[in-house]
Amino acid sequence: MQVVILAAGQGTRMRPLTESRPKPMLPVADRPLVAHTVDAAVDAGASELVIVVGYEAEAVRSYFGEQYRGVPVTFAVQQSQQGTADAVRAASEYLDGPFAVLNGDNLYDPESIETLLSSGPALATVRVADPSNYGVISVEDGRVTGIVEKPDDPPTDRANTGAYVFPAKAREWLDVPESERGEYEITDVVARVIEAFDVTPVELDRWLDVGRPWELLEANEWKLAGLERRLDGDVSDEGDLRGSVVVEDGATVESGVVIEGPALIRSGAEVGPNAYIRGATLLGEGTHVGQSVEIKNSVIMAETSVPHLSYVGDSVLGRQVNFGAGTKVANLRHDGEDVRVTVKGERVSTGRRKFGVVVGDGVKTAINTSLNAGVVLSEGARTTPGESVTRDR
Ligand code: TTP
Repeated sequence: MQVVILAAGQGTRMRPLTESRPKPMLPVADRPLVAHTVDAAVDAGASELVIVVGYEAEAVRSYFGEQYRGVPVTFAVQQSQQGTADAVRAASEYLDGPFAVLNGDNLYDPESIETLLSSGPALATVRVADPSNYGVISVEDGRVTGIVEKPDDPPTDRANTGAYVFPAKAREWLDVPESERGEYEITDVVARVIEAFDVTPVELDRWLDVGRPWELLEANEWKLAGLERRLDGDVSDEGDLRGSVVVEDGATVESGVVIEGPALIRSGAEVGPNAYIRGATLLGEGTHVGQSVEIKNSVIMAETSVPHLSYVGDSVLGRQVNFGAGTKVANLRHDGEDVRVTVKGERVSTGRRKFGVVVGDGVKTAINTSLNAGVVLSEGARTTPGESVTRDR
């Protein structure tokens, strides 16, 4: 079956991390976010991948190329990001039968994708505690009977996960009217399909929509937890690596380093001497974590340095960031409230008691900078020595 992967979005809620890369290419464990979904589709027997690209398309194109794991890849270009139905419309000229659609910024459990792809017209759902923020699915006698967007009074606890198998006929129904929020939505296509076809609900065991920076941490927590211990790099005998730690070939771990898994140290990374890495932490390619630095439950992207005397907790650091000696991140509020972050101009609760900072590419902090919990630093931002940063910049 042809599988359409939606990867054209601008990822505005993920800024500044998506300032110069598409959200689907953000790192989740050992590969980009979208590759987890594509791999699940390939494992489930996809005959062709039709990847819809738009925003920062080149990064997606060059990662997958014309063939990916032996499966042909076609790129459909969505000129402007006008919604998910519009994205599938961009792909429709390449489709010639029933087809699946998956969101390129969602993590699905791979076994359920296999079930989905072999279920005829189907829609993947997941049970959630508060369905009012989702498309909510009604089911009767083993078939989908309704879909309603973000209802005040949800009829069920089944959320739509953006994973579908459509009959070929659905290609004729992609010209939906504009929605209230000014987009062309795939859920309006689904509403038509369930009137005309028996659509099977496939319940996912696990699912994550990666829209905001702390969800990138959750995605890494999920995928790093599945790592099997492997020490291929240059690891000092005087290091202490506990649990599921992966040190890739070409990475160096010097003496006095303690790493508590799950943790992934990618090729070209240099750790230590005397560093402490714990929680689900990803150190990207070519990163440097040095003397007396503690990193906990964080994503540190490629070529970033935290060279001396720093603490980084529950944070996401972009590429080519440099933390001056003594830079410290606060990741807990003393009033016990969940940490809040500004997303598209609005203060939003992360739902986490512990959350640190979000740091855009190329940021440099001066010595002894202290960064308050929930602070977002945009690409290229600078701090001054001894500065206490309590507001985004
Ligand atoms: P969204 O998460 O709704 O949009 P986004 O990724 O642009 O993020 P944000 O809201 O933060 O700006 O998108 C859901 C999926 O659909 C995601 O995989 C991106 C994809 N998409 C497109 O391919 N084209 C589009 O026009 C839109 C809106 C989304």
